Amino acid sequence: ASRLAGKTILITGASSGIGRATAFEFANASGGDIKLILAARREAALVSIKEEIEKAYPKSKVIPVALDVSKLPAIDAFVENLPAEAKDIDVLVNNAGMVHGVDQVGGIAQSDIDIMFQTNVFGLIALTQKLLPLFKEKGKGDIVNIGSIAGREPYPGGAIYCATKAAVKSFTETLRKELIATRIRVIEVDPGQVETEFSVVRFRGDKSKADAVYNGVEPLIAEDIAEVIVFAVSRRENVVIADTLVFPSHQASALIMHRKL
Ligand code: NDP
Ligand code: 8X3
Repeated sequence: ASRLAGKTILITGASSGIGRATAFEFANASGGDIKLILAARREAALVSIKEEIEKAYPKSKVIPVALDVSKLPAIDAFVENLPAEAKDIDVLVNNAGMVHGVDQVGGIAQSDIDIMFQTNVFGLIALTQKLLPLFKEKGKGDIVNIGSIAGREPYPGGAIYCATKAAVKSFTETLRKELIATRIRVIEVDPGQVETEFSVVRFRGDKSKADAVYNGVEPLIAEDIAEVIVFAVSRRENVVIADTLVFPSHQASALIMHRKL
């Protein structure tokens, strides 16, 4: 049987991109013997993912829940109001995240700073703190945090986004050290360039600017990162894939890309 069999997995930011692909990959890798709690702001998108997964994997159970991780009281309410069948979470995938703009320091709107930190950092920390007592009680569980190449290598125009992902890295490493005496695994997956809605959000809905990011290159697809996440979670209990950096072949750093134009 799959090591994933019977697990309950919570994925934030599951309505799109990497989170959505990760939901499908968990369903696939477990042969459908899985419970998925899918959280994001766009509940309708989660409901259609539920329908698709449950149709393809009749044994699976998908629970879509509206959640805005940038609103801290919403996180408490979300965890407290989970249906009884979804309370026993085994794996938390902290994937919800976003970037706004490419403005440089001095010209960054405070509202952009707030939303990036609230979503990428404060939300991730709050949800982790909220679920950690459960994991400690069980003595095990997996926490998968989605960082970024941007957290390792800051670049001009990315001061805030890069700072949020550096914060994720630092938080993640601390947590792994603090949990050394437990079987709780703390896993970080840092993608390079992945084509999702990420760039559309960065350019505030301007699809042509978002598409230009991928001119002459072949970015990763969301499924590539989903496979890495599910691989890490499905190792033997004693194996911690602590940290991974995943690039498409044309990319070797945040800014070094080979473009065929
Ligand atoms: P998408 O924009 O496609 O997906 C982002 C997801 O996060 C959506 O499901 C969105 O759902 C959710 N989200 C955003 N804000 C919130 C919020 N306040 N509360 C709850 N959910 C939220 O982008 P990706 O799939 O690419 O992004 C996933 C993660 O990967 C992010 O953490 C991102 O920083 C990281 N990453 C992405 C890279 C890339 O090149 N694409 C590279 C490196 C890291 P909704 O809008 O419905 O709330
Ligand atoms: C997303 C990758 O380089 O656009 O985290 O910031 S990058």
